Amino acid sequence: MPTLEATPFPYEFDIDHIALICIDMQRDFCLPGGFAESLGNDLSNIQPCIKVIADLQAAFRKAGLPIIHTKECHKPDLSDLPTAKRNRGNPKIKIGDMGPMGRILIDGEEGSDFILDNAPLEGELVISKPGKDAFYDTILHEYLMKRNISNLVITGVTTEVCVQTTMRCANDRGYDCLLVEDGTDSFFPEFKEVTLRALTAQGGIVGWTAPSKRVLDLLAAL
Ligand code: TIU
Repeated sequence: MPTLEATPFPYEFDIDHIALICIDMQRDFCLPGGFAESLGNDLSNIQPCIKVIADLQAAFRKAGLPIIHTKECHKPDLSDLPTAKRNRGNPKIKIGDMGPMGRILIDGEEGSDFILDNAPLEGELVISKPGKDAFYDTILHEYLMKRNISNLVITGVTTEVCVQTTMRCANDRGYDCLLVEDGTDSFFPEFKEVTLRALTAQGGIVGWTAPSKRVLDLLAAL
């Protein structure tokens, strides 16, 4: 069984039961004029993980392993957008309002689509999710169970919001999760650091973390 050196201890998995999850690598989070910038965030903090995720995607594709992409977005009629979410943060423009890349965080609009560097290929599952948890109101759990996937290599933005929430919810559903340390970023570097520590403390209370190089080296050696 492949074993990867990780924090807080080695991560074991069966190659037939592992998938890469790329969380919310969307223009609305990564590019100027999108949702994240409207909340007042410094976009430069989340740029480093983009190349790392592209490398991991290439390696998973080469190994013939599944990749799942999530995007945080809402229906055009906003029926899946609770007021508690729309009114958060007192942004300049709210979810559903018109921005430079179309309506903010609305499915089908340019802004909610993936950045080119991390875009899905034909045949890879895309999950449109209304919440921070990729399992909430989606088919993700059903899809993974059908394919006997038990191990998730998690990447994406932002570390302490959708990434952490999804990892915790995956763990509650029985998945063994490895968060790629340089494959995730936050608008707040200090939140990223604390989140990685919190997820792996107490004997890996939520899961494991490891740098992308260890995952790439292991996949290259298969
Ligand atoms: N604002 C922020 O840090 N994140 C989000 O709103 N969504 C995700 O993390 N994808």
